Amino acid sequence: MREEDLLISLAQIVGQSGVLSGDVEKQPYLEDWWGRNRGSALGVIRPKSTSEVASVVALCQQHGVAMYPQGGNTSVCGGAVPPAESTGIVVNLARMDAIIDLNPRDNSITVQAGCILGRLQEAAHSADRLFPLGLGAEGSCQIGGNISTNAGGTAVLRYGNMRDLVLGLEVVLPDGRIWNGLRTLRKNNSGYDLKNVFIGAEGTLGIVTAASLKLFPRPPNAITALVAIPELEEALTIGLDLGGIFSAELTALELISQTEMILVAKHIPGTCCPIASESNWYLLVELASFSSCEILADRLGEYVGPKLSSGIARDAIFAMSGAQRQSLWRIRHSVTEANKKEGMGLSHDIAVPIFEVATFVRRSGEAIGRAYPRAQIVVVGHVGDGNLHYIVMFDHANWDSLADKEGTRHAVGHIVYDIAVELGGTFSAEHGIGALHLPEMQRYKNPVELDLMMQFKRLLDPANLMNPGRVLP
Ligand code: FAD
Ligand code: LAC
Ligand code: ZN
Repeated sequence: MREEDLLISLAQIVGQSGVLSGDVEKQPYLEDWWGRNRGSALGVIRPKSTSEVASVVALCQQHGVAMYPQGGNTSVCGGAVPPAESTGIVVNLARMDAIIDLNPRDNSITVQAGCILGRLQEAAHSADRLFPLGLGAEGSCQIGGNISTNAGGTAVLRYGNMRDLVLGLEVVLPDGRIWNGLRTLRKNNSGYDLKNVFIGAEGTLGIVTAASLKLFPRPPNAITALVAIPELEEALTIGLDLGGIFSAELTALELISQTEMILVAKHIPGTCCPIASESNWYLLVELASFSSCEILADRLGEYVGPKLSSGIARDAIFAMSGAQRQSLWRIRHSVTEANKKEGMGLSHDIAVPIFEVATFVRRSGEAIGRAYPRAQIVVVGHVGDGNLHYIVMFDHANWDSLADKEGTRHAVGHIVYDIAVELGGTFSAEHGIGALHLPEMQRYKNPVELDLMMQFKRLLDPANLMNPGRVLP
């Protein structure tokens, strides 16, 4: 089929307003959040319903056209934009953003895949419920993207990652059939649990069009604390203690290096580290509860007080009001923006067993220091899950002066990932594979696992038209 004819047929399905084919109108959908990956596509198709998605997919399948599902385009591993030179189509879900049903008595919500995460959180809040997934991109990422990347974020240690929050899915399969698995049951052992095949599949096995998700009773009170702790081992011990003392209340345990604090204050207007005393590490702690903030603060104070007087912790602030808490979270959620402004941050989304975090940081720091003495180490992450974003930062001048940028990226990755994997960890904890981590899939993934994944792919998408060139090497 000629390209013009394909665009006409697509417009017959989704309407002319659902087809973007001019260079200028396509551009925002072809470049990723970092500005590091740019692709091309015949068109960006914006369906309004599941049946439109199914017809688009069937048409593309019939004519051998590659499809690139796209949500909010906040992927940090080049997963959401097509490759350069592609003549496929982007299937963008933004116009499918309805909240289909919210049932507080069932603690469930059913939404179309294009619903923005922040909007879903607000809808749950208005019904006095909590949807716990939270991350820096929540104002623009979509539920379909969160499901397809099995997103993590800052509340995993209490509520699990996206996989743990999904009750049912609706998916358009690569052959154009619709699988309606939308249900809100908590128990259903009637055969294979198919939804889990699509969660974290990064759009390679089908297009998620709707989802039923868990809601939770919303703890009305929360406090957020920032604790400055010079030694990483001590910070980890404090984190572990807090997990025990506040087993029912701890909802976030985030680690921020001093280098990261400095970059946020430097690049994000209106932010500064609220603790004056210098410290190599900071723990951001959130406790949420049905008992009062004062009780939470007293209990936290009882634990932190002795740490301060012994000098293990250098300083601490407790934020009780909404505004104070927001300003602490603003620091945390601005890290990626700040790092982007600073230079070329080679970010490694590793996880290791929690007891190996300090060893990982020490060994990686030594190895990178030897190989790249001018690079700066910046660390931020969900330390309660053993997941760190370990960033090797080259400022602009330093990066521009490097002759072999791709080679440097890979060499740095090998150093960091080899150490994580040796310690029993992973090279991708929560961001996924996208196009960026295909070499790591080859290098680190167990061959049997890789083979099974390829078999799934061949079973569901034998013509390799659904997000080709992502996830599988
Ligand atoms: P996109 O980026 O559009 O797509 C991501 C992948 O999912 C692509 O492979 C795409 O093809 C596929 N996809 C999207 N929608 C569908 C669909 N409906 N059906 C099938 N496939 C689909 N991630 C975390 O896990 N934790 C964090 O804390 C976190 N913080 C972030 C902070 C910032 C500032 C930024 C920019 C990103 C962050 N991310 C984080 C990464 C990213 O936001 C998440 O991976 C998010 O889940 C992606 O959602 P999206 O809608 O933007 O998906
Ligand atoms: C974060 C993203 C980068 O945790 O995953 O800020
Ligand atoms: Zn993260």
